Amino acid sequence: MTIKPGDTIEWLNNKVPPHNVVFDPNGGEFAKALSHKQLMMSPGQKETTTFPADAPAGEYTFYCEPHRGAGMVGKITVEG
Ligand SMILES: [Cu+2]
Repeated sequence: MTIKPGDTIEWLNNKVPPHNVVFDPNGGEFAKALSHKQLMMSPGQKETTTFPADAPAGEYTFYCEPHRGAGMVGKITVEG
């Protein structure tokens, strides 16, 4: 998925919860601020992540902790 700085992503808890959203911890405090580490337990539950207006362009990888090994991973590309 490609976004621009300042955009907001909505995470929808789909089937077979729980899920969460963790951005690659190598991104430090910035990645931590984008993440929703608390598990979403209910189907239909939503969370949002807003990339700050000054977010550096680049690729941001994320995963769901319970299902990382099952391939529940993704990548957000922030345009410059
Ligand atoms: Cu998951």
